[in-house]
Amino acid sequence: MSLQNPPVNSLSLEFLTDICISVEKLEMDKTCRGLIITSSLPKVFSAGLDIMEMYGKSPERCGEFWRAVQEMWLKLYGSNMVTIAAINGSSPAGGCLMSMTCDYRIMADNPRYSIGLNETQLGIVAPFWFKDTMTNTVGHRTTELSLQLGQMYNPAEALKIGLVDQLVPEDQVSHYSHTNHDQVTTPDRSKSMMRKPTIDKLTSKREADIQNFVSFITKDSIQKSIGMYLEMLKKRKR
Ligand code: CO8
Repeated sequence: MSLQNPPVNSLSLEFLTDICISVEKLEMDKTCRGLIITSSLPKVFSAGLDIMEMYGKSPERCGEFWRAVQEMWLKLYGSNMVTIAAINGSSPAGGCLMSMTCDYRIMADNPRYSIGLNETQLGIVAPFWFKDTMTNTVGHRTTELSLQLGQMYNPAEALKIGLVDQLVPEDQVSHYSHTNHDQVTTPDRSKSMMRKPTIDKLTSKREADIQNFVSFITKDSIQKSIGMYLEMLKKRKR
């Protein structure tokens, strides 16, 4: 599955819906042995959630958006397929989350790329299931530090903390993803055993999590923080 939502593969409501439909189709296709997620855009795997979906939107729309974010995570983290993230560019926040839902992460060894949960830098707090997914990937202490600082990691740092499993030359990300994928044919039951408690936690608190998101994101102070972050993104370009 090659992500293509220019300019930066940000996860809008529409794009998330497309991703969920694609994953669902693959999941039902008996001939499909697994899934490699990559980006067809240069330099960026995914810029994470579309910030414009969280800025100046009605509570109803925010709720709809958040349900789609949850759905993407539930589908990918609970997938019966073998999943590999072929991270061929930067992958902040929701992009990092998406890659962490996969069984294995291969990243392009380019020091200009970075990956991590940087929500704190936007003045927002990563939800509990973002935190849980990271804890399951890199452990409690690293997650604690990482979330408090909104830390982004270059590929070498990401490999060191176990946020990615393998670094490869940029032009060989696809090759290595397919090679690794061929070594595993179907996920054994240990995958669902390891992930079920984390998935059940969100499933049982799904509606409350949507309400929390909507009341948090629509607060004036949070809208102000997001507005300032957007300004900073634009200024950085000039
Ligand atoms: N959403 C919307 N637009 C974006 C996003 C985004 N996530 N990221 C970048 N853009 C826009 C930029 O503003 C720019 O727009 P324009 O052309 O109109 O000025 C355009 O995309 C291109 O961006 P760049 O020029 O910055 O592209 P680069 O190739 O130089 O850099 C990066 C790509 C590294 C991805 C860079 O754009 C970047 O760092 N973006 C910000 C990523 C980010 O901070 N994402 C966090 C999103 S929040 C999230 O995923 C989880 C939120 C959880 C909420 C919980 C609440 C309770």
